[in-house]
Amino acid sequence: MVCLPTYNERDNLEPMVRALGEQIDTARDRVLVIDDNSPDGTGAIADELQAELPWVEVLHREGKEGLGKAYLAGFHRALAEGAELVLEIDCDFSHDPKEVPHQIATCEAGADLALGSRWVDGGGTVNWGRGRMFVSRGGSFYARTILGVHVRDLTGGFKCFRRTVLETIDLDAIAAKGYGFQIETTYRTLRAGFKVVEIPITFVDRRVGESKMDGSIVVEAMLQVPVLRYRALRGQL
Ligand SMILES: Nc1nc2c(ncn2[C@@H]2O[C@H](COP(=O)(O)OP(=O)(O)OP(=O)(O)O)[C@@H](O)[C@H]2O)c(=O)[nH]1
Ligand SMILES: [Mg+2]
Repeated sequence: MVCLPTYNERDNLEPMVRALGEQIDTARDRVLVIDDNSPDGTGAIADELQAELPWVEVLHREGKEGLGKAYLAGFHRALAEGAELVLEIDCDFSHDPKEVPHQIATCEAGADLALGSRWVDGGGTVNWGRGRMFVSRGGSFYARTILGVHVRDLTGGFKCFRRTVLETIDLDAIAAKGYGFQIETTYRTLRAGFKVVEIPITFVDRRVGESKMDGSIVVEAMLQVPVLRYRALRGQL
């Protein structure tokens, strides 16, 4: 199940869904659009795609609650429907849909979590200014150091989980909405002893639509990292 969260992605949704359709086995795999009642009408486009394409499903949520909550709702739906692998990917073409088969293959070859990574050999970013680069690299370095893990890209959101991972880590205990959600899911996966494999990806800045990123998401993630470490040390993670 490919989970595709959307908030005001009117211009990206249809090309993205069709691009995913080229990459997945549509007889077996599903794309789940998770829309938070986007004011720009993205939800209606999702419904049209669902009516046309048997491998598309839509989860409508009442309002914008952040990426983390949208993913949690998607994960629960995916598990309830029996998905063996659950992917997350952004709807703005920052993550290349052509990399989806590689993620699936990595899990099928034994990884419990395949992680698209900008900060391993062969990975990187395109069109990023210095500020954005600093926040992302600095954020991963900060989290990696405090948490004491080897994963290079802790904030990325292009991932493929094996279902046992999502059944094991306590999803409902995750409160973070932004990048913190990505850090926490990967950290919980590592703490539970699962095998995490980083795959190099090139992250391309969004071409159309508006970013939902803001300073509060960064601050939330920064504050949350020491809390995660503290809870792990106390045996609560
Ligand atoms: N359902 C839902 N989707 C969201 C929400 N916030 C962001 N998204 C989607 O999550 C994906 C990533 O969000 P982006 O705004 O691209 O965030 P980003 O990739 O960190 O930042 P930029 O690409 O630089 O704008 C996109 O597909 C968004 O439409 C939300 O609150 N609810
Ligand atoms: Mg983006």
